[in-house]
Amino acid sequence: MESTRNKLIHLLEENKDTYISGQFLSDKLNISRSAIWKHMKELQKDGYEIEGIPKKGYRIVGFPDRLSENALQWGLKTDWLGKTIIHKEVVTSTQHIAHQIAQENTEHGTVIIADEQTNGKGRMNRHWYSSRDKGIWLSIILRPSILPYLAPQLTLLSACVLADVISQQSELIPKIKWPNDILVDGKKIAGILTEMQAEQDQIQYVVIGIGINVNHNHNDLPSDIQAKASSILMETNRNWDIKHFIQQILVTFEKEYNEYIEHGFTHVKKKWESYSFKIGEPIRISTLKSQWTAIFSGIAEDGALLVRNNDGTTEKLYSAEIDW
Ligand code: BT5
Repeated sequence: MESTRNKLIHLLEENKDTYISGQFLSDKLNISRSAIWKHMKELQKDGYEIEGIPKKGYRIVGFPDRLSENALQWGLKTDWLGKTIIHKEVVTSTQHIAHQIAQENTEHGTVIIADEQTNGKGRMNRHWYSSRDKGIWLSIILRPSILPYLAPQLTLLSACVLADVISQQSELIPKIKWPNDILVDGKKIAGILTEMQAEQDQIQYVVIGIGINVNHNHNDLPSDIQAKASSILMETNRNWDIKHFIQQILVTFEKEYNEYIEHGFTHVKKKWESYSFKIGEPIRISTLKSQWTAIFSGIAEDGALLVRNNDGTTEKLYSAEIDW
């Protein structure tokens, strides 16, 4: 059940353009006016900016800088994505929490966000460094009505969303390295991990994990990735508002996802290829079985990597590492 404090924040939020009287709030929340006053003092202590004017009432004029469910929802212009946001200070991995709650019928579009992950996950059990307050570490639970074999398309869609938001907000020129790395000037600043629970022909849920290095300085990155990783701050020499960035990601994600569900993958494929590295050029490919060089010819309709081998044959790859 929603707490009185959260109900109060929502009422203030819904009426942010006007003053609302203590009496109105007291009637709505079924608590005394002095209890309302005490709640307001607590909220102010926590960084909420609330104006209280005698005979007019209360008005919220600002949320704290820290991430919180309410702060993230404040002004979030989405219809369904992030209607439920779960924010935690420290977690092992937001993917882990997403899987736990997705089993319990959590609604499509639920978002889990953490300030820090102690055991962030990359693909194939690799580690994802997620230092406190420096980046965006979030997971989105989706229940798409698509066939399970098409789920990799959602990774490519997510990569396009990150590339769009990073370029719009920071004016950097991001590139996508198949399938899920976002690079700026050849260094990785973001990654995506897509995991799903499905039966043969039906997806139960998909969890899209998004990690972006935002306000890291060089020394905030562990030494083993310093040479190949970067952050938005390092590339732009300025600090970024993480909350605003998250909101932009959610708004853009919802728009792209709606378009994808309605019209299919064509538009995503085109956009992805426009951000992609090295189309038409030689790449080194490693799979569990072998390593070879081939020409990167683009992506297939189901999101697979298409390469042209030396013997002229075209091959479709679903799981591989590429390099050059
Ligand atoms: C990825 O894996 O790029 C997927 C990363 C997904 C992270 C998000 S954060 C929210 C959600 N919760 C999670 O627990 N995970 C998701 P992969 O392509 O396997 O890349 C992993 C490799 O990237 C590592 O082996 C390192 O070499 C490098 N790496 C690790 N942390 C990094 C960081 N913060 N920035 C850049 N590179 C990093």
